[in-house]
Amino acid sequence: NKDKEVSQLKERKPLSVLKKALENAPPARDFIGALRAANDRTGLPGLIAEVKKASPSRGILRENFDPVEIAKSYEKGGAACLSVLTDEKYFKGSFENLELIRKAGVKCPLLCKEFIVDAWQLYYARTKGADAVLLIAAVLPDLDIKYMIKICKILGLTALVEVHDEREFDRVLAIEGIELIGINNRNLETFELDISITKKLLEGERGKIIRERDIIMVGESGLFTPEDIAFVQGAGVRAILVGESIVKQSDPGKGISN
Ligand code: IGP
Repeated sequence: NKDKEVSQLKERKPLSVLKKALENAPPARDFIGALRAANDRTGLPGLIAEVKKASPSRGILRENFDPVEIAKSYEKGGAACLSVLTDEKYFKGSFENLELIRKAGVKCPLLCKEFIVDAWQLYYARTKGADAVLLIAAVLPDLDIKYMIKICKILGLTALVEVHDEREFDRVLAIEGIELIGINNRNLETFELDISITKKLLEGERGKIIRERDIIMVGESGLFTPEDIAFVQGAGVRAILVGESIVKQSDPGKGISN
């Protein structure tokens, strides 16, 4: 829908307006701290529970989709952090959902799940209540990642940098100041899922570097059973990002403990 894309560009508020709005905003919450605390407390990976209505590979995941209700249910169920899809085109999400969840008094730190390609979006996400953002190595040149990490630090945002293969992982490991890396078990082009990717990427030298630098690794996508979670934990992750398997439950918060 070309018209819509053009109008979205026109709707970009000037940075000066966003900066003004941020002057009075409360500070961002400690996303990594919440994951560490959950991991220390439970001995299990800290959970980032995803508010996800639909996906290109699975279609509609939940009919009566009430983002605030789902977010509150996740928090009650013990999620350390939440991820809120804001991408409209592929995931039927919205920035309004993110803002609604923040304004509803949810205390968990919030990840803005968006295809971020420029720094303006970081400011925008922050004005909508994001505490963290996703930076996908597959679509961002190294210099963009470096630059955006800098802006994130200025804004107090946590960057979750996502990789899917060895090449991307090595690129990201060469960038300074990265504290949180996600391994997406799903190939974003073919939608193919394989949780052994998490293990493969953390074996050997790369796993050693991660431990030395005390980087928190997040296992992302395709996690459904306690065995899946034990598998990625064994591979070295201290946090997990889960959408489909919990958002489909009639009571998403209860889904967390099952
Ligand atoms: C959640 P799942 O299989 O539990 O629903 O996956 C999350 O990992 C997935 O939504 C995701 C994603 C992304 C979506 C990971 N990285 C990048 C869009 C863009």
